[in-house]
Amino acid sequence: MSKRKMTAKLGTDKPERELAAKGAAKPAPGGELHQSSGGGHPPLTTNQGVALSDNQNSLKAHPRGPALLEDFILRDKITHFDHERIPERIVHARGTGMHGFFELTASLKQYTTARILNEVGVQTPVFTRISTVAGGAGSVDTPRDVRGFSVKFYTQEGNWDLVGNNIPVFFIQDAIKFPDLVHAVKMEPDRGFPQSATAHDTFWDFISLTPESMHMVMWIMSDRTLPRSLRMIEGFGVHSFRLINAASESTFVKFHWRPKLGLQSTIWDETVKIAGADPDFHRRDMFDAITAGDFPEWEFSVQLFTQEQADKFPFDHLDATKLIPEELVPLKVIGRMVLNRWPNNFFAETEQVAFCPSHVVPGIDFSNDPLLQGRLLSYQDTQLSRLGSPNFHQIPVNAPKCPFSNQQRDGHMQMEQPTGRVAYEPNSLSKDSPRETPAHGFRSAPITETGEKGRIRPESFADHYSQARQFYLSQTAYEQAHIASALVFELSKVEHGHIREAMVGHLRHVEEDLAKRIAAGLALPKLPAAPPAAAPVKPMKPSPALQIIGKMKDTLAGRAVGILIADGSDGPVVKKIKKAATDAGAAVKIIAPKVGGAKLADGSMLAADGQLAGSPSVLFDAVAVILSDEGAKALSKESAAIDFVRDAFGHLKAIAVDKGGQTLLQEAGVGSDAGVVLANHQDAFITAAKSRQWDREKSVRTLA
Ligand code: HDE
Repeated sequence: MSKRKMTAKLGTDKPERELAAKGAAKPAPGGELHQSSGGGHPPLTTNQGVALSDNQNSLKAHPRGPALLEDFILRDKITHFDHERIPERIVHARGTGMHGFFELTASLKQYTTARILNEVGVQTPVFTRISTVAGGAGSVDTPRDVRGFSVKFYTQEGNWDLVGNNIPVFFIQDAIKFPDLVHAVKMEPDRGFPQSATAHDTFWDFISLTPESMHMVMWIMSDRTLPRSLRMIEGFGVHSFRLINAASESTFVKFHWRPKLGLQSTIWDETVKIAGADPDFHRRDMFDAITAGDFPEWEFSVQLFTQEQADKFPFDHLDATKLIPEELVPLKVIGRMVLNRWPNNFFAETEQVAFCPSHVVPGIDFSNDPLLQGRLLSYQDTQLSRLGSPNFHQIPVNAPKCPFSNQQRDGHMQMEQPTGRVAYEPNSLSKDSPRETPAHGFRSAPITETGEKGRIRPESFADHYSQARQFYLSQTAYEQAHIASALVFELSKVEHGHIREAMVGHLRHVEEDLAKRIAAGLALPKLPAAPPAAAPVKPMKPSPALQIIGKMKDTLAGRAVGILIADGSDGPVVKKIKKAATDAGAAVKIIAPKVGGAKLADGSMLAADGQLAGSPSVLFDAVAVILSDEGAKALSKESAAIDFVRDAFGHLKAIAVDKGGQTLLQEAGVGSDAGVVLANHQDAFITAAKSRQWDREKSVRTLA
């Protein structure tokens, strides 16, 4: 999109504003404003192309009389409006989509014929949608929830959809349990709440009766479900897939996305407050980054392994509740994805994009993972009811960018106009109808399948706790405390005592100490008995790659710093902090009691980017508080200012203060530690701002 068009979208188009200010909108005798076509403005028409003379008034028998049925203009507009909504996604309804490209950096030619994984340096367009799972389309961006991570690669050999999550494992092993899982997590059917939350009885009831979910439970109770930004999450294809090479040999593969900005999460209390301060926190963050030219980037990696290797794993890789530790099968980096263009229209693209795990290209095939097998049916089906037509592949965001043609015909909203009398294959009547391509067309891996038909869960899926334990033991002490506290928080919202107890029983298999912490946090009178385990818990080596803290990057790039000022603030100090943070890659915002800005000590005005009441410190990664004595005095009576510094401290952020800032901290009862630095020590502030002050946490809250 051109720069001019984008600024117009943002509502900052100058000529537009000037025209309006100059009275281009003319009031009619009834007082309503009318704007006429002309200049750059084309005529406003009906959907049949008829120009409207008046878009402010419906047709009436007389000025104060009843509306007339013949008003086709009113009916055209209202009828279309009445049908504006389509069914939202059953899950993953809330999402943010972006365009970009994928570029291969290392060829997998030895393993696959897929050109997208063979041709180094070729850029393939992508559309990526990142979503929450449980909430409706209008829910907030920051519940504790898994994030969907879907990428549609528009390859030269057709569309490939990699529809994954930001967590490498899943709750269940068999697709037949998915409707139960989703019904359990969604709003309880009799009361219609809670929206977008796992902290309620039906979810934990189902989980406590589904021990295979324990590994996923460890992940969702970790800070992985509280991402700081969608630009700071990992993505996983979750299931094993197959790659097929020119000799029809197949290799198993798991796909991984790693964010260039590193992993980062928020603190639970911060997350809850962000939900109120900015329900669109993640979508806005992505929009701001892309429109500012800070394009988020991910590394694309694969784990490749053979059937023989898989046979030796201490778990079954076809079980989606298991991951393959990187220490067992290392990641091989093969490409990168850059998201560099915001969609022109949210509905047309982000809402109508239709991902299907069954969309693969020649050289990529499915494994027998029973969860994946069920997904191969579900997505196509859900698009039919959501988008209303088997022609959803013709919607621009869904259409392949390579040529495609077949003999499928008609259906709702058919946009194509095939010519000729032939709509079947084989035929002898057409010289140019599409035919098979034996050499390069899609082929399934030639696998021999034997065994007994039946509804049988393999015994190799029976180990429910070993990897849950491995995940927990791989975390830093801070992260373990967050997992424990999240479990206490969630189970404290559960009304039924027997569900709380059942969960603690399961946790005894994961780690006895964890179970004890949760039992203490819930004030259970005694430790409940552990349920029988279907398979013994195996010892597994800790995998530090599963941490978040270990994967945070020592950087301010992509982060935000807020500087709180008021009348009388010291301009040069503000300027220095702003420069240091900007140079370190952060986006800096000036926050003042009034949006017009504040009068600095030298009498000049400094414009604000945000008003204090609407810009709490939860929106920033680090803050500076630069105040005159009078400013500090005035703000010490403002709850928004007190909360600003108290929360920044409570959320373990670095705080830079001058003398006035210190006064405000004292008034707010905020302590001092290595993360609270003097404003003239900019380097120290930047160093502290790159991380969270983990050691501070024990001084501000009791963790389980
Ligand atoms: Fe999905 N899932 N899912 N899912 N899923 C949908 O498809 C389903 C599963 C995932 O941004 C639906 O278009 C079944 C695992 C993402 O548009 C639906 C099962 C993983 C998205 C559906 C699963 C996912 C969806 C709802 C169990 C991670 C959002 C709307 C067998 C690997 C895609 C839609 C987007 C969406 C079914 C389990 C990821 C109903 C039956 C495991 C990222 O078809």
